[in-house]
Amino acid sequence: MRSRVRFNWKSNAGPVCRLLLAAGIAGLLVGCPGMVGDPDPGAGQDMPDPTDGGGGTNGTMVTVRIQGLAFVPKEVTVSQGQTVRWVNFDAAPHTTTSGSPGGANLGSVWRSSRLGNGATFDWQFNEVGEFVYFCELHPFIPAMRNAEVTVIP
Ligand SMILES: [Cu+2]
Repeated sequence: MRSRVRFNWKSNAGPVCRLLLAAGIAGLLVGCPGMVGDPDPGAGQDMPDPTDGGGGTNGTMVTVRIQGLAFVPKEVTVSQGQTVRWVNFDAAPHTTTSGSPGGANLGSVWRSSRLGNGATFDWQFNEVGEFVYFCELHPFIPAMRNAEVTVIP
């Protein structure tokens, strides 16, 4: 009895989920078991949860996604004392490095290590000002340089 019920449930749910995905409305999923919890492709590892999909403020933390060879959003404003968290959603590694490519200010405020997929880097901004930054691995890509964190009192 019990196994028969389970079999029916599986054989019904599987194709339905696949159809929904095929129709491109995965984002609207309500009842597909196992698919609701993790809508982010590439979020297989121990990812923090930028629930607002990028650039959101969550308490004292502001998240910047590194995705599609770009910082998203490219400019954020935080209050003094807040922390910015960069999360790499790309398969390619990236860095977040203060300053400009080849500039004397390169890495003078912060300089992450090479961030693989799913890796994060946090930096707390205790000084007011405007801080440009870039990715040391892709300085030739416009979306990966001249990004900016503005810190207001
Ligand atoms: Cu990069």
